[in-house]
Amino acid sequence: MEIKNYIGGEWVTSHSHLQSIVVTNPANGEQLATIPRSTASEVDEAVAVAKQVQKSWALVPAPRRADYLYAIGQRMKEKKEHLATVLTKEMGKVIEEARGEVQEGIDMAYYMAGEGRRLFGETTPSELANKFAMSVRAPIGVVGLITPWNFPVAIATWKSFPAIVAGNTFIWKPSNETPMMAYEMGKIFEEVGLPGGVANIVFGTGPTVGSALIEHPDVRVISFTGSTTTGSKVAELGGKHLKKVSLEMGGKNAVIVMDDADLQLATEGILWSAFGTAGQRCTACSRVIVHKDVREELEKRLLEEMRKLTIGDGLDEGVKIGPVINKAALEKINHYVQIGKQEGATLLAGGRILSEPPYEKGFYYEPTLFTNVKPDMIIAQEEIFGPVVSLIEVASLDEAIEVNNGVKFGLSSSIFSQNVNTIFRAQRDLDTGIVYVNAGTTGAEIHLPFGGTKGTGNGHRDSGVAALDVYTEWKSIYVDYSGKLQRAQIDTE
Ligand code: UN1
Repeated sequence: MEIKNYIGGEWVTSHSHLQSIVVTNPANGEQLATIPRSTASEVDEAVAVAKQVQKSWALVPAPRRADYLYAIGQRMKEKKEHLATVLTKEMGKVIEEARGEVQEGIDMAYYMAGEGRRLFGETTPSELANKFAMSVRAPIGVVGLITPWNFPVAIATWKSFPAIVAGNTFIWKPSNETPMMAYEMGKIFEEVGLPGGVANIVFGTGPTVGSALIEHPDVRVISFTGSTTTGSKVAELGGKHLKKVSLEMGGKNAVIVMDDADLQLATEGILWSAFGTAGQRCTACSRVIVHKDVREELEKRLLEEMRKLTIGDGLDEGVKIGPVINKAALEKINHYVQIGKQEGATLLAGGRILSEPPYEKGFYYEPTLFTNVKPDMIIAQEEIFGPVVSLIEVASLDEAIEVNNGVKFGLSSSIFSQNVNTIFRAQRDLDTGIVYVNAGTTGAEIHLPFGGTKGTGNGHRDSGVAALDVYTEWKSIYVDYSGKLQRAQIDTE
């Protein structure tokens, strides 16, 4: 299957003569599709169309723009099983998670469609008599979306749907690992009759397509989710061109297990958040901060439950852990595990690339558990983005919070405790954008703001009503109905 760019409502063949990029199934190496290595001039074409169309799109009443989102959500619902299957094939996550991700996109469609009848602004009193003051959310123009492979549908919807309802048009550069999902979304935009040029998709590399988008003078906003390394390059380039840049990057998320926790519940929460999606969520749990009095018992329970996890092709029902995305990821994960051993952590389980049949054609890593990990070890500080979790022992809640906060990221955290005072103190002091109580670190819902503190982002949020701050510009409007010139900020005393 040869995937084309989607520009101005047409599927157009790229005029790049560069060799196309091949997309494979990480479960078995099967070749699935090719995408073009588009050039900067194709970004220019897409931006030109998007800019033109945005003028009329912004004049469509927001509730009517929202009607397209309802239709998109409906179509995604009808095609849910198909979309989930493509997602599993292309990205590797197990089918039940793929269905969940597609549902996340459907939920986002309906939620943002509701914003078509809100998009609330504010009316405020004026300093002067017979003068009316209000602020409204105005569309910004053309926005650039750069999305990752781990949630190719959900994250794309977090960005594109608020952009649409707010009256912007967009150019989307999806990850080269998961372009088929972008193609599927493009088909849906087409099927529901979204006016051509509102949604545009350009495939290609970050250095060419991504940079061209960021540098283009007519692209006013860049929304990026991905690695911290790439994100800081995006910020640098965006800063140079004075762009509004919204960044969502890494995590080093921890589950805290206190001595009064329900240990079985904590075990299940840790397993789900650490090994679900093969640990490839930016919200994944990669540290467990455990009270010394329950460490041994928790280790025992984790090991017992880990034995039950079946690893394999995510399309096979019953499989709980799919492959990781590619060979480079596999090697990176393995590299961190070697570092952990050298640092003196104790490997309790896993720690191996699976290469024997039936795993030899895919990229599979054994769920891995380290204990005796010290908070400053590399494996406890850097994002591994794979099924590797490190246990760190602490003696108190204060120490647990200090360890939790002692990393450069701040996306998600969780605490298992039955003590209401412990819980309320923890939710206040944990320095992350998301805090869970008696649940793992994953599973954020789309109607709440999603994002993190410190190195996870730059203060913006995806999802929830907060996403509208990325895709709208505040416009303050003063209407003077006094019939005379009233001068503000003149002090006559
Ligand atoms: C991500 O890993 O980048 O909260 C997104 C969660 C999912 C989204 C994860 N709803 O785990």
